[in-house]
Amino acid sequence: MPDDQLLAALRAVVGSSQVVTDPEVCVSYEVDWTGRFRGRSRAVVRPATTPEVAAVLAACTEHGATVVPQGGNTGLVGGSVPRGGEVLLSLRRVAAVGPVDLHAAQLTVGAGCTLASARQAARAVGLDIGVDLAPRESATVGGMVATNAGGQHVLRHGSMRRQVAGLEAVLADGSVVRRLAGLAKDNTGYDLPSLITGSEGTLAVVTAVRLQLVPVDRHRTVALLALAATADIVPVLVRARAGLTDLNAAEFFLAAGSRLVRAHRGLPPAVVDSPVYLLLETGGGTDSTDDMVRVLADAPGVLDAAVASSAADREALWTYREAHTEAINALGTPVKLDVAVPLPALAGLLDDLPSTVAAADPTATVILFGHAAEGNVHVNVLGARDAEAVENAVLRRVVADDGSISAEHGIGVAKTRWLTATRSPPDIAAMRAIKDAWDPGGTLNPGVLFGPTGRGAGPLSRQ
Ligand code: 2HG
Ligand code: ZN
Repeated sequence: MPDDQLLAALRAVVGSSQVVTDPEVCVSYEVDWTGRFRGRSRAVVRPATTPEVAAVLAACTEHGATVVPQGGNTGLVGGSVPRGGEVLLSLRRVAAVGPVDLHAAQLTVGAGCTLASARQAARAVGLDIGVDLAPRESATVGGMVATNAGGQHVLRHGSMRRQVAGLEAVLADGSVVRRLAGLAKDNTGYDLPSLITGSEGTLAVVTAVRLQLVPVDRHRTVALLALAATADIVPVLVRARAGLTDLNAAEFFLAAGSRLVRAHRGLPPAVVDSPVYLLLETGGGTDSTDDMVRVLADAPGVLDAAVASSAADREALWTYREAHTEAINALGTPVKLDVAVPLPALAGLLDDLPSTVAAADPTATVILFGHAAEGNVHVNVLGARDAEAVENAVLRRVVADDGSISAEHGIGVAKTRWLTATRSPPDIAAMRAIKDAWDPGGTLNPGVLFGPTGRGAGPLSRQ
C-alpha cells in the first residue's frame, strides 16, 4: 500500500503539521532513552484528542499499518520506539489535566499529561499521586499505566495499577472503551482497566486515566544508612517497617554505584564509605524524625546514618540513589536487567551477581541498585562484549530463585526471549488469545511482549 494514501488519511484526521515525516524531527521519537533501542518510523503522528486517536488507529488498521504508541519515551525495554516501519503514535498532546473529584479523591488526566503535571494538580488540592519515579518531568501518566510503572513508593502505595480508578483507551479498530466514572464498586464484567494496565501498548492505546489520589505527606524524613553487608538490608527493612508508620521507600545501592554517582555529580560522601547503602523515607502527617533516629539507633549492621527533614536535604540524599541511571548512561549504553527475587534470596543474589556476570563476560562491570522491599534489583552492565551471555547468566540465576525476569520495566522488546522462562505454555496461550481477540490484525506494538515470533520463545523454558 503506498505511503501517500495512509499519510493523506492521517493528515485528514490530525492536520498536516501533526503528521511528521522529516527524519530530523522523527529521530527524537525513534531512539529510546538509553540509546540501545531505535528504529525508523513511517511517520510520527500527534493527535490531541481521543476522537483523533480513534480515527488515527482506524486509518492505520484500514491501511494495514502497524502502530507504536509512545508517551514520554522514558521506558527502558524498547517498547515505545519503532522496530522499523511502524507509525509512531505520540500521545503527548493528549494532555488535559483535570477535573479533580474531591469527593472520591480522584483526578482525571489525558494520557500525555506528565507525572509532574499530574502531581502539581493533585497537590493543588492537598492530595498526591501514589507513584513517584526519577523521570517525573517527562514520563506520562498514559505510559506509566501502559507499563504499570513502579518506582520508589511501591512499598507504601503500590504500583500504577493500584492508582487506576478508571481509564479510557482506544482499541486497534478505533473503538473506545471507557470506565471513567470512578466508582469504588463496579463489578460489571471483566475489569478491562486492570487488563490494559501493564499491557505495554499491545492491547489498546490509553487516552485518559482517572487516578486515585493519596494523602499528601505533610512531613517527610529521609535517612541514608551505611550498612556493613548486603545481609543487613532485609533485617533493617523489616525493623523499619515494624517501627515506622508510613514508610514510603527503602532503596539500596552498593559501593560501585555510590562511587559512580559521586564522581558524576561531584558529590561529597554523605555517610562513611561502606559496601551497602540503604535509603529510607517516611511520610505521613506528623514529623517522624525522632522515630527514625530511635528505630535506627541500635539496628544491627548500621555503620553510619545521615537523616534529613528539610526538602533540600532530603533531595540531596535522594540524589545518591536517583542519579544512578544517568551516571551509568554517561559511561556508555548499558545492558539493563530489572529482576526481583523473594526477600530471603536478595542478599545472596547481590553477592553472586558480580561473579555471575564476570564469568559470562570478563570485560563487563556490573552496577546493582534497586527497591529493597520488593526484592527488585536493577542490574546495569557496562562494557559487555557479549550482552546475550550476560543476560542469560543473570536471568538463569534469577529464575532459579523463583524470581521475576522483569519486575517493573516490562517485557518490551528487550525481554521477549525470556517470557517462556517464567510463564508456562498455558499462561502464554491465554495472553496470546487475548491479544488475538483484541487486535486480530496485529496492529498494536508488534514485537513487544510476544517477540518476533509472536508466541514468545527463548533460551529458558518453564517446564
Ligand atoms: C529506577 O529505579 C528505575 O531508578 C531505573 O527503575 C532503573 O536504570 C535502571 O536500571
Ligand atoms: Zn526502579
